Amino acid sequence: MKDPAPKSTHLTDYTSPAWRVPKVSLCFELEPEETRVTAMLCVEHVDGHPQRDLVLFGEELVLESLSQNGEPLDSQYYELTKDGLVIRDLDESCELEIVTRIHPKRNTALSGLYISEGHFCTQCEAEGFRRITYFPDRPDVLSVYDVRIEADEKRYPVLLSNGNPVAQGELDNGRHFAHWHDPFPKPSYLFALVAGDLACHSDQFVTASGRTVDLRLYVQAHNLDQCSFAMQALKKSMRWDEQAFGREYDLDIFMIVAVDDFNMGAMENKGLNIFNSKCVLASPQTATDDDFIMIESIIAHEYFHNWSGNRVTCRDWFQLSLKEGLTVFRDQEFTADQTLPGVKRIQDVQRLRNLQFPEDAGPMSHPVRPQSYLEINNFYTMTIYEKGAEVVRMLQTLLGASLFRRGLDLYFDRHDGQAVTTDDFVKALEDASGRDLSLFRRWYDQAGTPVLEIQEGFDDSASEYHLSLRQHCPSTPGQDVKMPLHIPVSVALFAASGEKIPCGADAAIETTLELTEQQQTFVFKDVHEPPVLSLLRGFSAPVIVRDQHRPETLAFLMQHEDDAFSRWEAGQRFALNILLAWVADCQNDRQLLLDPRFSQAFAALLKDAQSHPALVAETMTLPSESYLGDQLSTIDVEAVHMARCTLMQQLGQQCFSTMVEIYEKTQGIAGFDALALGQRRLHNLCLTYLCASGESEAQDRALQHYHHAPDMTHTMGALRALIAQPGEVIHQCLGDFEQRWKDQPLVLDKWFSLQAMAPWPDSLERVQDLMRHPGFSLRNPNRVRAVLGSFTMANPLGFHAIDGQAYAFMAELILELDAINPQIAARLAGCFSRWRRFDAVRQNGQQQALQRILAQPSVSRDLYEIASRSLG
Ligand code: 0A1
Ligand code: ZN
Repeated sequence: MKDPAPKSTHLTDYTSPAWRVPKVSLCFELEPEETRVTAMLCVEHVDGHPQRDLVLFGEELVLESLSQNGEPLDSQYYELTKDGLVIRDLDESCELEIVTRIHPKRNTALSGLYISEGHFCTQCEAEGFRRITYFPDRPDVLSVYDVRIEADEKRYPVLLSNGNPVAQGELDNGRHFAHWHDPFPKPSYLFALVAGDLACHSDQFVTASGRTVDLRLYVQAHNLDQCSFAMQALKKSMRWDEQAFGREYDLDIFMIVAVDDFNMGAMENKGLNIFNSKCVLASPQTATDDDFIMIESIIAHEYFHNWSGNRVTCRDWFQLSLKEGLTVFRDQEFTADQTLPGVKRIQDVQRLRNLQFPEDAGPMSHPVRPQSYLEINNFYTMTIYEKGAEVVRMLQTLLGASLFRRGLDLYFDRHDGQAVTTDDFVKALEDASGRDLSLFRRWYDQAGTPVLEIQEGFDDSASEYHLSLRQHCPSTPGQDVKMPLHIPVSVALFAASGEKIPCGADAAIETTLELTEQQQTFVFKDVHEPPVLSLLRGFSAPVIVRDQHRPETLAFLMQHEDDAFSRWEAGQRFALNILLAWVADCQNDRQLLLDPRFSQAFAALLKDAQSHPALVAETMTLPSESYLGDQLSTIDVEAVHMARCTLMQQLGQQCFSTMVEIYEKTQGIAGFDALALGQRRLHNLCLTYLCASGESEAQDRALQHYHHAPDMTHTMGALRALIAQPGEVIHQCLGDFEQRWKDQPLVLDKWFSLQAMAPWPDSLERVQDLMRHPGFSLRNPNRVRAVLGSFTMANPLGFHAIDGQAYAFMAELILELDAINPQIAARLAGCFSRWRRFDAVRQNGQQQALQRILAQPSVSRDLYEIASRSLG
């Protein structure tokens, strides 16, 4: 290890900062090879704080000079340590000048100041600012920033930082400068700087109170034609946050910059969001409908952080979900409002179940507020983001929309300009609503997905229906004992007629039960027939429901349920039962016979294709292979794949003519409203089923579909439908696609990813070929995700091939990547975290891969943490 004894950071060790830094002035003399950073820090010792030393973090910095109030500091007053600089005996309040040199061009970790396609940019969350200058780089130190940037004018005509522009001008030697001032105190992780030769797409927004804000989107000149969608999304987000949450923008200018090399999706730096170009650039020719929706939601997410994250920030990194869970919840609500709320909810639940549930059931499981970490960058997880959003959503369900909103208003009001905790958040909701949420707080501390078991009883003579709910949570690493949680369970009762039976206060037809103990029985009066239970409507809590799921009940709910999620859920559960039975049949060489009740329900579903295309498309989408695998005691990748493909094939065959009809009716749909989006999704999905049927006519259709595709949504629809079977047709299309798009990296990523995911026999060799493609580079995170992320996460048959070659290959590759970019290497290494779920041979192969990684003497802290925790 580079760091001999990596030490964990613990929440319980938190101490408040000993020094404040109310003001910072930075001057950057930008050069790719060597940039000089002059930092002037106004520091003030916190009265009465026992610690006198000023601790500044620093990484990969060369210290040039250090002075206090203009006087060079004698070396006896400071010490350079392995994590930074400790200064002793400073005046209670003084000005510190620190001059450092950094090397942006060599920064391949993409944290701190680095270069992407010739442009300077920064990424400071979580701890990147310490790679720029020595600083108390922790989120509870808030400062007002003044930034001066000097650079060569020709190469870097655009110079940006946070806040408002205050001055700019010429310097000698072809250089120029810009000066920015951000009046809002912020933590260092929200600092940003950009310098480059960038083109600008601009617009304006008038806020609710009538202030005009300049909006600017900076991209490389050849991408200017792919900006208008993101700009519209930004304006929508700004308006929506005013209307839905009463949050108005606060600076005179809001900027977004697109960069090609970026570790994550985007970053909410104050007034200067930096985006992975994948999450901004889009035109119908280059982006699919799903890309557009993703872009709109990320633009919204980063913008919403201006309040939930920036104006009110986190006290320490254990509170990360304070800003992320809340902001994901807000962006989910935004997208729901722009599209169909029911469909959006289904998609969010799918994401949670496919990605967060397995995380919570494995060695990486951690609470929404973790207790400790080695490397904070490893904690930007599905649990912090998605489960964190579910926790916020449950609070809304428990309080009701209007008290919840009042609570949020109080939270923003009370904590504006502060760095706070998730407890402060819950407290604001308690104070505004008068509700006691002490039990609910356990959701923040307890890891693992709770399981609900149900028991029903009907008392004919008393006309009572009894529902017993029992909760338990499996133990997770470091947490053997689990406490009961406060779980909102939304329910409705159906009569055999399909009508709903009143079940709540004032004869409401839906009610939210509050489960607070391990077991509770709820009694419903005036129920005159044994009802059909609709449980966890809208997925009111992130739990697993264990139920009998009888086929009759599922078919009934598929027909009568009026809650979009629950209706979809009934179909999924039905399909899941069949698939699980088929997995067992595959393992025992039995024939796979389809239950006619399912075919009937599926055929009935297709009748709604006209009226509810998006919902029907979601319901037609079978549970993913990974979700299916999660339901088994030992994951059997081959049987799972076989069962799922066979079900697609049989449904495609049985419903062939109906699907052709729907396919034809949904041809040539234009527009971007919810209906059009749903119709295009259905159109592509029908094509996939038709191809899965194995009929040769379908392949011809797909080829036509590819060649006449008016946009990328259709193009990808054809490729996805064809990819399941290798053959002449798909190769022809892939060749054509490559020729057409080889100069557009973001589009070529789709080509990389599709092939890396293809369940073909020679997957590993194909991945190795893709890596030799001139468009591939290990240095670019998007390329790595497109090829290696897709292969390891979405090609179970290839990655888990029984010969174990892919495991060994990935271990070496992850180590190679670790030397370039530890964050990306660590993420990729997550592919081995589920090794215990496989058979002995695969367990062994993955364990060896993890051991190989840990045996590397120079392994980074990021990768070490993931590999060692995975191994357990
Ligand atoms: N805060 C950003 C995500 C982000 C997190 C870490 C990064 O670098 C390690 C970069 C971006 C968001 O939630 O959008
Ligand atoms: Zn975020």
